[in-house]
Amino acid sequence: NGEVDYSEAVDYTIIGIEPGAGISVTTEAAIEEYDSLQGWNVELSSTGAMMTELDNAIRNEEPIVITGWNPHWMFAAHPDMKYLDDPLEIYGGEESIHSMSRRGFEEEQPEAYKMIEQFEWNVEDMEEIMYEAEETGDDINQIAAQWVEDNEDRVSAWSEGVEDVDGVEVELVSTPWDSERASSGVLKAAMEQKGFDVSVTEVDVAIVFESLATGDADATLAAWLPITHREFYETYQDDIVDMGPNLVGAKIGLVVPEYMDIDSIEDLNP
Ligand code: PBE
Repeated sequence: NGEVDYSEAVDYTIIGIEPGAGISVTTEAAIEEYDSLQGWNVELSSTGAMMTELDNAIRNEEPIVITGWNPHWMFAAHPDMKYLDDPLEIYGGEESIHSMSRRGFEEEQPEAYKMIEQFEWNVEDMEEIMYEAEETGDDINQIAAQWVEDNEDRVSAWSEGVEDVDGVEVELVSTPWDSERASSGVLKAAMEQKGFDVSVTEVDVAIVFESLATGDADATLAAWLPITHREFYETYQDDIVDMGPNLVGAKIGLVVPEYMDIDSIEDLNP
């Protein structure tokens, strides 16, 4: 290892996603910190564009470096991919996805707060919905609502001790990725069974945190910590309530196909 130099073959470029994503910010930090990434850049466009470039590269067995994460269907579509080791721990280890609310929400809407706080599930649950959306092309909100129908035992734990309400409005903010479409869609369906009227607005990560801090939105299920959204969270944490993780075992990092003969970010430009 460390003998094959892929840097020219990939044109010193990491294929990334939306500029507003936490993983895009983290990747800029990796480029600054790793000697092996000196002179590299990250191409920021969209998750869809990245997936298309990945498909093309794998079809032609060409080298490619992407920003990858779990939960996502990218590893189901391409099982022969690996995270590069990250000895400087820029991308951290295990990430958790937290629920957060605006200040005052618990006091003003205790039933809604309680249900959001009790919402938790796992990687397999989330991926089940994400895979089905990817495979069928059906609306992920409908798949999430069906999941709630099919998993009453799980859903009942979230509403334990929560009184039914009559049309109490709850404004969730979320991010434009399927992982968060799945969680928001599931909790929306579950809360509507209890009589809440839930809206979900997709915004940039920065706006998720800003709108909670200003009180423009009630809550989010979409905060990835401790690394992915750290900069955003640190900016606003004094004005936001962290309700704790709703999912543990998430991950972000640089990902390459197995046929690339390297193991570490440090091998990218040996
Ligand atoms: N992601 C998926 C997002 C959060 C959810 C890892 C691409 C990010 O902000 O990077």
